[in-house]
Amino acid sequence: MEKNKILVTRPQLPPLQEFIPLLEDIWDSRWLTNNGKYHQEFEKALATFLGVPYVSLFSNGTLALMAALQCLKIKGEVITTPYSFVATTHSLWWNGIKPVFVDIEADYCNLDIKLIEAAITPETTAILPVHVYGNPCDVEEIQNLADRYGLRVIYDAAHAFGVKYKGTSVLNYGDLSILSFHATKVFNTIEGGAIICHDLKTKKRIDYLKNFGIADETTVVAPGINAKMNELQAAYGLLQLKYFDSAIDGRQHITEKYRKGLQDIPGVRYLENPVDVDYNYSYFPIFIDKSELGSSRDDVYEELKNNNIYGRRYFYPLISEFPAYRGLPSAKGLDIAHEISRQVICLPLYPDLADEVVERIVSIIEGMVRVKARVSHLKVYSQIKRNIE
Ligand code: T4K
Repeated sequence: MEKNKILVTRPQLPPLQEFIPLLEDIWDSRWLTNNGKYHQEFEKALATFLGVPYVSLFSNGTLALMAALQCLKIKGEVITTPYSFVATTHSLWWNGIKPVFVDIEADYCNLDIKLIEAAITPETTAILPVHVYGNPCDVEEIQNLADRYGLRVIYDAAHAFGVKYKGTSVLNYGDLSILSFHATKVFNTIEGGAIICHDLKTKKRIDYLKNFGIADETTVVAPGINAKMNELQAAYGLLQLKYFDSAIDGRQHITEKYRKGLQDIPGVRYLENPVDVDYNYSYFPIFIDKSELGSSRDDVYEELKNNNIYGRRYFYPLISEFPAYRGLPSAKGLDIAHEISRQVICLPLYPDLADEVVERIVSIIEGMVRVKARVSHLKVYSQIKRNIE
């Protein structure tokens, strides 16, 4: 990777000198995986840190999603969003469940609560919403609806590590929530994930499911899979917890700098922190309105790339546009999701991103306005010329 490239994210690592003694301990013990001591310690520490009752660690967020659906024996149809990373819908497909896409709202890009009810059929068993960019869904209304129709709710909270709503972890809503600790996330264990649940019985079932369904040497209680986190990653995760709060401070600083720089540029929208939420500043998406800015989202994306700045179009295309899903009846329409997906670029955001880079990015985007201004000046000039002639 070229040194001067600025990527959308840059993983945060714990200090190597703090990790080495833990590695030495693991080397000495020869206990590498299967619910070892660091795994147990990390699960407990995470539950306390996040303010949730039970955590089950996983080797990644996708397997956690798949196991969550297995745990609740979800079948039939599940209502979900097209505006997410493909893993959300893939987890349904791998469980033989039919995804039913519902459009999003434009303010925070989450499932539009007003549209969910109309998508419920006798086959619907659950809702799988995503807290996109870490902004909480309308958790109270979703629960009301789920209660009314007897549906389960599993949150894809891959972006929502550390997010609180009305003073409590957003992971406490729904039947289950899943987290991703992938290298690109606000909190990483290189690869990794977790399921958050509310009672010990469910945790036990999840823990069986992630270890082949093995209860003891001669007993297999369920057709489980292998989705365990190993000791090296659990030890690394324990260290990462110490640095999470300062990482969020760094992210908040960058976010505020972007907001200040972009606030007066016409045709550039960004998201403010939602009300009643302690936010984790996981992504910084901007939405380009070409008719205002004079340049399209892709013009901006390419111009940033010309300057060695690699934003990402999370989430474009929509999941519902991929071959596996585009034939579904619910893949039609989804107008807001299409519009947002055509407008979005996530700008680089990580705790140690230099102020000077943020300023450069803002001024590149500002420069795109001038393109529009130049075009309209040219139009006026040609008009005047025509009038004179
Ligand atoms: N649900 C949601 C809502 C999700 O967003 C995700 C994952 C999941 C479920 C599934 O969770 P996991 O099974 O992954 O735990 C990345 C991540 O791979 C993926 O975890 C994440 N969402 C998704 C939004 O982003 P890509 O295909 O964009 O990754 P990639 O390799 O292009 O990297 C993105 C940027 O990060 C690049 O600019 C390079 C940089 N990078 C990447 C890695 C891996 C680094 O600087 N260092 C690295 O080690 O999917």
